[in-house]
Amino acid sequence: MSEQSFQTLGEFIIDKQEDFLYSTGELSRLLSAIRLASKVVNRQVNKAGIADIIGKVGNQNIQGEEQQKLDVLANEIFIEALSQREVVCGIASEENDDFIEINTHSNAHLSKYVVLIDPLDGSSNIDVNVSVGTIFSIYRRVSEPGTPVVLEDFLQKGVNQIAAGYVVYGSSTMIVYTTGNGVNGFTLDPSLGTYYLSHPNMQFSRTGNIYSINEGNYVHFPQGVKDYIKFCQKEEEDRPYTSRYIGSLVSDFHRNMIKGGIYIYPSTSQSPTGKLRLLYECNPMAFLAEQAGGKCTDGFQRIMEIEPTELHQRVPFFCGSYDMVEKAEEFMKNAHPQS
Ligand code: P6P
Repeated sequence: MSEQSFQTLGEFIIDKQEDFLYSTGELSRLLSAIRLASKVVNRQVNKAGIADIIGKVGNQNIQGEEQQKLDVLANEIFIEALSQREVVCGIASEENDDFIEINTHSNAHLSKYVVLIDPLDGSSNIDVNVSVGTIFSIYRRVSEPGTPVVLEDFLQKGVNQIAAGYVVYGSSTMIVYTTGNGVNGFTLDPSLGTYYLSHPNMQFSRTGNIYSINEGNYVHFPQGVKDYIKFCQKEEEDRPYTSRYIGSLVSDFHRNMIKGGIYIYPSTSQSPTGKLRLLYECNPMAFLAEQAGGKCTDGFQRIMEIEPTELHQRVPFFCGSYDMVEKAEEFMKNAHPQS
């Protein structure tokens, strides 16, 4: 079947607009802004190596342009795309200490959405040509439209998300997102600059045999995580586990959703609340996981029920195939009954 017979992301967004009663098209325009930004970032990510090969003077590239870290550049690209379309009233990003109020002199302040984003997660992998990703989370503002956006608009529980998704810049570039009606994946045809529906209704298998965790931190893990890892490694014929850890959350999550598996970034003695950020990493991935039939907790409670207290707060993260997360939780509850 030719690509042209597959539905494009643009067509899909419009088709699904009917899923929202009284939809104004604003969310569609927001998702289209993310689609455009992802194509620009994809181009930058793919030529990063070339920039190194053709050399740069000091911290400038051969064109004399200021050589920017790709995650800073990706951040600017997404903020620009979202701001220009006046579809969001505020943005929070891993790259910015505080949230960004979109120009209140335009109509942006009338928009009802805020976006939280990790513009280029795993960016340290760029230098070694390993895939990286963008993660986004969309909420309705809770403050009055027309007034300046406030911190409370961003400090919302994950259950309030309107949409969430990621872009994975890998062997192919894909957008995977949900608006609460399942998870769908779109693959970019770079020759046309068009995303096509390649993975409709993505689902985690109930269980799997892949566990993703940085075992280099083993000695610092909670006892329950150590016990779960030993359970996975125990020699029994019905448990053929394999360890896969890319060091890029989006890539590990994406593989586990397709093949079945669990990703764990737990608390450690050095990082008592873990490493991953609740608002723009854990909540969006949790929304996707649950929409795909998986499970996502901090080892004890549902990630999307955690009441946020600050913009960049971290939480422990157990996410993937439902039965695998349940099993890991069992070890956590047995080892830490007081939690
Ligand atoms: P570590 C990347 O920095 C990231 O946020 C995730 O994408 C990735 O899974 C994790 O951190 C890797 O962290 O400590 O194992 O290198």
